[in-house]
Amino acid sequence: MTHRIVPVISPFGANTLDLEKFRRHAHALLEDKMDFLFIAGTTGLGPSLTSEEKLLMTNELKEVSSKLILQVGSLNLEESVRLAEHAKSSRLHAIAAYPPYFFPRMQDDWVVKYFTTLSKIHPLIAYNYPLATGYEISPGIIKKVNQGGGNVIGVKDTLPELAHMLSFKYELGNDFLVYSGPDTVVTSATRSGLDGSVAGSANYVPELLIKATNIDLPLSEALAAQKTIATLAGLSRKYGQWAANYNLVKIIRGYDVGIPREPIFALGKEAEEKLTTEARAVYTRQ
Ligand code: FW2
Repeated sequence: MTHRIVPVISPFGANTLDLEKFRRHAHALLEDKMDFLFIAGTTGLGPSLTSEEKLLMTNELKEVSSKLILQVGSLNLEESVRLAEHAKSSRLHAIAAYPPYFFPRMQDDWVVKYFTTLSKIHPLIAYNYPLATGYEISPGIIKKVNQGGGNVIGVKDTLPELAHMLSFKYELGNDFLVYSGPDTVVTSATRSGLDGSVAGSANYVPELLIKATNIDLPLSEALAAQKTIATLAGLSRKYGQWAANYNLVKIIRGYDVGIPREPIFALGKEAEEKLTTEARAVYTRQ
């Protein structure tokens, strides 16, 4: 079973969360057959959301709570614990957590304690994106957490190397869920026996994520979808992906998901027009 997971965009307008736009986008993605929505990830600007906003977002989607994964990681463990308890009582599918970030030289045993505390509350997917967090989660850390009574059920691994993702399977066993993070390797990840992907590009091309990760399709068709995803994700990066993702939803899917929260600054008019022309030359939704 391949899981297609969307780290869903958090729509803002004038620095305020727009829950109506969030709700509409979330439901549209589920209608487009995404398996889970990942709230407050990097694409969702998680580190700039308050705990209160994270609660509001999950409450807004109460009727699909079993489809939600809430990223609860923060630099305040007490707040993360509260969010994990909320996830448990709201019966969310799982929680996720990035490690404590920003502080250089985090001690491994602190990280083990952090993940043990959170995963004892609700099943947890470890969020490994060292470029963003400054800390690399190893299979050994997760082993220690689970040996200490924690319940880390999987990892979302955003490192370019497939070998790194596979090392979690090799060391933690086949039942341990490994989701690829980079938009550029979703086809190879599923064809290597991983469990699916958490792909920012699924906000704007969920239909391509399905194709690219469909192991029943001829490889050439899956790779064609992968290539388009990679090209669009590349365009997004060129214009500043944490902001350009919002534009790409509008350009490709045709509805408004608001703007990011500053200091992620919305694209100016000129950049928006250029991105529109370039994206349309690559892909138009049928
Ligand atoms: C997130 C993700 C997805 C990222 C990747 C960004 O939280 O946004 O790993 O798609 O390019 O997990």
